[in-house]
Amino acid sequence: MYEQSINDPVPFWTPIAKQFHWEEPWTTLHASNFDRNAGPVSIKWFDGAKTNICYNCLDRHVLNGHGDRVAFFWFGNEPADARTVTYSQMLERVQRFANVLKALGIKKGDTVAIYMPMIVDLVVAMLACARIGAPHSIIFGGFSAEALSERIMDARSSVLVTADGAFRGTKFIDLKSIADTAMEKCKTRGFEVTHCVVSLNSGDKAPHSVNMVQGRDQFFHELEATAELECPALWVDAEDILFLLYTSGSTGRPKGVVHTHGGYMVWTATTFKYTFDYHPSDVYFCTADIGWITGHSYIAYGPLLNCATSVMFEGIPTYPEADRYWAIVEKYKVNSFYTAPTAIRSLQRFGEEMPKRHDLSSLRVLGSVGEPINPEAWIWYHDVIGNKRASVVDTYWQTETGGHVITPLPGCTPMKPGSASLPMFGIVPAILDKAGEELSGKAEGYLVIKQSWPGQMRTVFGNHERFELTYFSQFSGAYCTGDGAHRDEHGYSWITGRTDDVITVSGHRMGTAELESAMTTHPDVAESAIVGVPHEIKGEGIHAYVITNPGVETDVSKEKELKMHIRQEIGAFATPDVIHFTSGLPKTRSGKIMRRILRKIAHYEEDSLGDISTLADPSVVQELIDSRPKLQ
Ligand code: 6R9
Repeated sequence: MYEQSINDPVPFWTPIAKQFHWEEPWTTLHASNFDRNAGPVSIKWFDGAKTNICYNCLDRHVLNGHGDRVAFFWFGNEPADARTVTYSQMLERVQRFANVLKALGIKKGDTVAIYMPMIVDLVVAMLACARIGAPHSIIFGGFSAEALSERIMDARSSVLVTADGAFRGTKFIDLKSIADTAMEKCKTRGFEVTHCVVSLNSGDKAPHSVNMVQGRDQFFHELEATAELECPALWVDAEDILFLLYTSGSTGRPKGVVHTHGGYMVWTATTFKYTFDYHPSDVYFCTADIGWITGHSYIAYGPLLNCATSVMFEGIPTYPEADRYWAIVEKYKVNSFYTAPTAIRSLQRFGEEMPKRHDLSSLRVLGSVGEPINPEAWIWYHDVIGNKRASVVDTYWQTETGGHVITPLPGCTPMKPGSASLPMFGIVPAILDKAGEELSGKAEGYLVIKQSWPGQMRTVFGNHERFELTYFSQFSGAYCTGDGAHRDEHGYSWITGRTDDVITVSGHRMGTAELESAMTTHPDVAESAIVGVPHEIKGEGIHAYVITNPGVETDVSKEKELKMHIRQEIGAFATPDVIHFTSGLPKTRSGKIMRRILRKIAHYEEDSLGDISTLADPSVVQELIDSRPKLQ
């Protein structure tokens, strides 16, 4: 299949795509240009076709007689909170909510911001947007008011769908208050969110009642209850925008990655089916949050397009106890389970006793995503969770790729712990050296993809030039992933991590530039440089070098204050592990910070600093080594 997908894409993709409903057929299956010298970069799949992904996720299955199939087993933060929703119930709710959005003035092409916890209303809201051709822009519920407001403004979303709050373990996340602050920030910056729809999730359990602003805020359930039942899916172009999702790069502010109805549909459905070897009646459980791409592609769209039954989980793996995932696997007899290496490592710490409490024999496929998985965690996952029977699929992909691009297929690809193995159908990866020369055989270098695939991002929202510069300028004629990879003698890929200034902390991707600019908005900070450091559980931790303004006391309380500042600017998941006060940073004579040196010092590798003679002031290196905070 792989060979055909590369050599003969039209006969490969045509029967796959025909499993979906296209109101009008495509005129060209695929056309793309990756070469900036030959004109603007453009990517088109199924061009000329009319379809709607929401119709393909819901109506198609209900019309085929699968309306009673369970779409989601929803499980709340409290183990007593469990609900089941079928495909026909989803269809009814989505139609009503699509009518709600229309009544709020949303038309095709208008973006809708969604800031919600892991509840079914979130999926209802996103599919309702898709149904009427309104791109959704989901902002992860862990983002701060500042980050939320920036994303609302960048996409100019006049409607925000949120919830009163959510419990994560015993901690209450006050989503609506954060949303209120974000909407206020938008207003003072000249943009108004005119309608805010609030799902009542925490209700009476919340520490305080939810604040509702008259004329702007309305309850989700009240609007839904009075909305018309029917709302036929709008037929949109295959290349119309389905959603934007903000992601971090090496420079500048996060960018809105754009995916479209047609190609993303075919890609997420196909990769879900093959990577997880999905069969009807299987139960699948992905622990990601829908606020990230993994949740978009592999909790919402991929599974729904396959009429799959999924577990959707609101809580955290350690509440009430550290066996929560395993209890869920046993309760719902989960066949495929998908999580991140950071979660595996943190659960591994609780020992084998936790998984041994439960019958995990239903598990057949175990997925990993978000960062390289270290062989030790891989082996524990395979041996203890998978009882040495289940296949481990280490899926390498990105927000930009829409779905898996390098991954084993269960029962088909021989596994090697720590390797994402071989390319998915239609993916032609290559390893390049710094000069852009393609390396053959066993090699290590920059990972690029040479041909377009259906789920590829199409542009950066509102900034096509940034799209071209970010992904197609370093090496001409290929999509640059920003990751490094090593290819072994069997052609297996081993992802070595980012080659740019992006770090991945607990699977959350962030740009060091973004963290630095957040740090320097603190009035006491003159300059900051941030690097990733290896971290046992989180994969990478954050080491922040900070130069304060003259006269500022650099003590423990200032350290705490700066950590809190980052939480407020971005979110708790971006809190630095180390604040390293210094009076200078290693800069070249032209003023460029030499991050290589900062990394070496943060990694305790000063023995291999390399050449520091080009620094404007080499003495700063010793100061940095001496002032380094003690390892905790
Ligand atoms: C899906 C997702 C993308 C970056 C990517 C890479 C890292 C993801 C990986 C992996 C090694 C894997 N990454 N999966 N590295 N092995 N199986 O995580 O998207 O948040 O956009 O992050 O994550 O560095 O470039 P996103």
